Amino acid sequence: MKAIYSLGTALMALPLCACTQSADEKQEAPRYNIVFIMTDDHTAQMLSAYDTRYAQTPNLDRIAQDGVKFNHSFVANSLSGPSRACMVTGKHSHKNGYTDNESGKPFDGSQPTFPKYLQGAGYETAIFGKWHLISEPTGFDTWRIVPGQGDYYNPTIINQDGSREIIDGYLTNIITDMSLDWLENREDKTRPFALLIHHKAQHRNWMPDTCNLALYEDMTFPLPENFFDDYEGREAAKTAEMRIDNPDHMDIIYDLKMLRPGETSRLKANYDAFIGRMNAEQRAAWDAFYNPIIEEYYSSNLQGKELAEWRFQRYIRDYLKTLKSLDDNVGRVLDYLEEKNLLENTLVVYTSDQGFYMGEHGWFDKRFMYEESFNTPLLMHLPKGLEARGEINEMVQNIDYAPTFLEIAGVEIPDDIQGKSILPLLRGGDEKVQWRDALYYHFYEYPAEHAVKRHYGVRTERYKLIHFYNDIDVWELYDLQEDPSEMNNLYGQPGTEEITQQLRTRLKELQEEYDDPIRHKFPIE
Ligand code: SGN
Ligand code: CA
Repeated sequence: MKAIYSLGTALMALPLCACTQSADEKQEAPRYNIVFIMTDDHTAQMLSAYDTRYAQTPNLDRIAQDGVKFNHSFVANSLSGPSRACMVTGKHSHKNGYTDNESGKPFDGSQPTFPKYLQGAGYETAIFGKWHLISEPTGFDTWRIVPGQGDYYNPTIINQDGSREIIDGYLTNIITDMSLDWLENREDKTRPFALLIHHKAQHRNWMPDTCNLALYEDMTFPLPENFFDDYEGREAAKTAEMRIDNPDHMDIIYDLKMLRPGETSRLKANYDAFIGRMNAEQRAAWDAFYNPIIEEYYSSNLQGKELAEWRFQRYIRDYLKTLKSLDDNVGRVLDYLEEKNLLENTLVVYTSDQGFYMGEHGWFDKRFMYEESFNTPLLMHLPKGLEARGEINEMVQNIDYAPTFLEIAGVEIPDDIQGKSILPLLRGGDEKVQWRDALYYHFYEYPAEHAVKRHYGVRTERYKLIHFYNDIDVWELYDLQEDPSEMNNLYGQPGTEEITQQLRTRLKELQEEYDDPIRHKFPIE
């Protein structure tokens, strides 16, 4: 009989599920290792397994080569801390209590999380990199994290004993070094492990490593078709503050690095703090690269659309240069796992805390339930025994990772976990898996930076219904098949009554199922 583990290492002799395996087969069921790589603000448009217009990410693409690529992978709340809280708990924000980054209320680390359940099942657990939940990590045998958002250059690292140290170098390399070091030096290598490698990259302000500064300068990237969006019919989009062409939103110094003597801007102090961390050698390489661009920028006096396009190109290039380090470092992890023959019994998961706008609707940043930021990349290398390959089109969400990891570890999935284990989709075979038909989303951080109004909504395979609330009361309806860029808000248009009512009913059901208290404030008929 397959062992089931619950929190506190209690071993129960109950069957996990009514499956068709024999008792002997169950006993042999492997307890796969888990390597869970997560990045920050890395969007599918910038990952060549999904989209080849901008990026080449051969190492990230490798993950899906012996595994799967999810085409419809989403988050529950498109913001870092909340997304991480959903991911470790398997629950929506209103249940795990961490609804936004800015209110300053720490994540309640005493609640059950997948690392704790895995520990209880005998796994050795570790996290390195960005945690971003204010309270210290719980459920990990080993952790080393960056404070808050972390720094790209010569970063401060918080050690498990509370001490802080500055480590020389570039953060994406350092997080990988710490992770590989842990893998190499684990004392008891017979224990299964769960390793979380959580990068700061690709977070704003996209500071590349000095060795990658010169890349992509001879390339010009295509503007998304809706770059010059006028937001007609979409009130909340109109007031959002995340336009690439607006210097109050995307900062000429902090974001675009155009610092010359005497020049100032709203976020110059942040930039000063970041480049102030560099050593003389790093700073010299940085200045040698950016100075000629700075000079050209100020002397060319670009205006209007030309200036907007220039800002877009600089944004994309810096993002790609930063991504190069990430892809290389993911390659290092895969090489290590391969070299140590760990790939056969390790599930490697790659995702981001949310997607991001790369000029769609004229934007950077995330937060909205529109596709680019609601979506998040999800690639998996599958260990022996999980035979699915290629593309998976079922709609999955970041609350699904926790139950998936639990099922893999032979832990019974507690009833209060709201996500669904993805494992049935990974097993392969011809049998059609019964899956969900709709996803629920809720974003809370407003008023706040980027001014994206609070909203919740439902997405089905074809449609999306969103309600923006708080200081606004606006509904939006999109037909994703006819209008994948979500430019045409159909809400209230003749002929949409029936689909609107169906979606409202589904939204109401989801709010009841997930027990979101917002439904008492805005009851849906
Ligand atoms: C910072 C950034 C924002 C970003 C949030 C949340 N500003 O506040 O642009 O939206 O983080 O990002 S910055 O001036 O500090 O760069 S998240 O991914 O951590 O949720
Ligand atoms: Ca993020």
